Amino acid sequence: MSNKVLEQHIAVFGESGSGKTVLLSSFFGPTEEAGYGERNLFDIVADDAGQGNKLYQNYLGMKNSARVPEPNKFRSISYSFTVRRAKSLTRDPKNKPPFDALRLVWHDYPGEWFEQDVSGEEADRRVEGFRSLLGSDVALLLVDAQRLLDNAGQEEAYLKSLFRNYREGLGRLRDQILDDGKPLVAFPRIWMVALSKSDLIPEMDVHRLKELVIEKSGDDLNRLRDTIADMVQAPDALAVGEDFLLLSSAKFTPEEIEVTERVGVDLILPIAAVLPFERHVHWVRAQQLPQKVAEELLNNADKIATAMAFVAPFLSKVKLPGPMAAIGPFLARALSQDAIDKLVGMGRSKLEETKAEALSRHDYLTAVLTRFRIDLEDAEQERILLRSLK
Ligand SMILES: Nc1nc2c(ncn2[C@@H]2O[C@H](COP(=O)(O)OP(=O)(O)OP(=O)(O)O)[C@@H](O)[C@H]2O)c(=O)[nH]1
Ligand SMILES: [Mg+2]
Repeated sequence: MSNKVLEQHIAVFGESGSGKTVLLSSFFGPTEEAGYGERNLFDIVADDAGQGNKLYQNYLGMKNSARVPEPNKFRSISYSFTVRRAKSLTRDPKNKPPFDALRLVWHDYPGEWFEQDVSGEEADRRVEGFRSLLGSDVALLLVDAQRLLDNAGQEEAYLKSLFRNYREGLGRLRDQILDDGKPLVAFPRIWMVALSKSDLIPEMDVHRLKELVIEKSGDDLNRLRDTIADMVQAPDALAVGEDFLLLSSAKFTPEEIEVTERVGVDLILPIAAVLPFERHVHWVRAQQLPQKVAEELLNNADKIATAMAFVAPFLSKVKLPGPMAAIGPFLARALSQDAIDKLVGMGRSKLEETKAEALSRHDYLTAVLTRFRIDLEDAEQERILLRSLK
């Protein structure tokens, strides 16, 4: 395979104070600690060392001194992380893994962008920042549990204005993002609703979150969906407000910040890296999509399918390379339709089997990708994640 890095982008939207910086710090901080690579099979390196230090410093401040990071207003920043085989693991030189690394690019979108009108240079930066989002497969829309508590009994007041802000902000940028008003092919198509600071509402599981959001602000969510649908080609290949997630970056008490008590933070990588895989393949199968859209959707799915098929033991009876897949000319050139179905539909035991096989071949990144799929299944069982059925 020519391209040895699987690159995935994720965009995180949240109003001021909704927990974006703490989330990033809580995601990255633990990866710097001793033993992380051995436990997880991979190391995570911040591609910009200065950014990495800042995030780690934030994390240490929380962990050791109960100090929260400073608010950073009006800034959109991208953070790039490289995930690769843990240094302590040796590679089998006879075995060429399908990937060398996974790159996660995290786009951090401050809510003020959506709340206020700006002009001049700031407006240009806003458009620039927004353009960088277009390569993301998944966007997280943060709902702040603190704000829900502040509005207990009238949550709709908060939720409606939140989704309206997201919608109006996107709408305002529309003309500047689209070329001649033409809908885009590359645009995030999975817009997940994520409850930040979920530790503040311990009785909330992801099904109750969905109920609350739909009951109190379903119309506003639909309008947001319409706004997004208006910006993309093939708007049926879109899931806005259909996936839900609980997040908590740490447990906060007045005396201390317990950074080991986290919810959902370890799902960010699986959500960015493998959740779009199943969804995109499914959309391409279920819908008549323009070729350009199908190609875009299957871009990374192809790499993941190939990596998994490379090791999946239960695929051995499938002829590889099989008949050219009817799924689209681009997905898995070497895989039969049957093999793709098996890969996408892998249940837990098949995933475990594949992971074990990948490990025995020292194919660590494939093992990690497979484990990510297991993590998503587990999170659904634990009611931390709810995936759209579409
Ligand atoms: N209970 C709880 N509180 C949190 C959590 N994450 C953040 N907070 C609190 O929320 C405050 C704001 O979090 P930040 O991450 O700085 O918010 P932000 O979205 O980056 O805000 P801006 O930089 O202003 O856009 C923190 O100082 C914490 O007090 C969490 O997971 N649980
Ligand atoms: Mg911040």
